[in-house]
Amino acid sequence: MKRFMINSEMSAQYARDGYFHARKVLTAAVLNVFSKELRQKMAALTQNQPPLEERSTYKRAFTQVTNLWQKSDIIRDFVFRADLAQLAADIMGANGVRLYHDQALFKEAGGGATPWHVDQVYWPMDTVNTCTFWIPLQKTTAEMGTLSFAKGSHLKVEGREMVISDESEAFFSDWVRESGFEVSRDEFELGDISIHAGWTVHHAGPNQTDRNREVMTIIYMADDARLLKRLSPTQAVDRDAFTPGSQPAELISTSLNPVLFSR
Ligand SMILES: O=C(O)CCC(=O)C(=O)O
Repeated sequence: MKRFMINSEMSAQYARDGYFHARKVLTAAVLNVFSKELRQKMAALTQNQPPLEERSTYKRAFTQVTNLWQKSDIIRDFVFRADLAQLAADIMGANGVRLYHDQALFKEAGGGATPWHVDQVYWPMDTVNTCTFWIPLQKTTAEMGTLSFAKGSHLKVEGREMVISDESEAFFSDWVRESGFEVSRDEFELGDISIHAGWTVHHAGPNQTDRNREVMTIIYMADDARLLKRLSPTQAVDRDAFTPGSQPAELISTSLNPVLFSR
């Protein structure tokens, strides 16, 4: 299959909207091998979960496991794919990208909505050149809980201090409506990838079907990203987990953050 190429219209759309729906990037054959491995690892790593009704809003939204690339060669090969990393660099207009981290997000059958939020409130990098590849492992309809974005919200600063919570849901759902943002409502075919910037306001609906909504994500940052000079307590937790040992204002280059593509 030919590599998915980003043209100037696509990167301009990403810069304007804060997200881009890349269609038919990966083949079913690639995804089927990957999802079989991922499903097995997720089953082994997420045993004994409490029933949905006993969980917090956050934990009802999805079961989350991070840096799975460290647990399997098949997953590492997928997360480290140079073609995906180049796509990330191209759409952001960056010279190259490093891995920030990966995470699987499985929204269980009957699982709750993912509250409106921004991702970068958690992240300790000094750049806006960050993006998440949200890679569904099945055709994903609105009933399963697709991602929706407030188009252009990455250019505003309101609510940026709020972590994922009932509070972020209440604030952003009002703000998005009252500010008149257009909200994307895409469904995703197997092979499609949703790409969004770290400050884009987004949410996902509940999973109203009887099967899990399985998604893998890869989070990239520009290869010249530095650690912020001052970190919030939330960002310090992320620093310790995903860029351990990084120093204020210095280039982030730990062994967990390899360069995955460079020009
Ligand atoms: O998959 C979801 O429900 C939420 C994903 C998300 O918020 C993200 O990847 O940034």
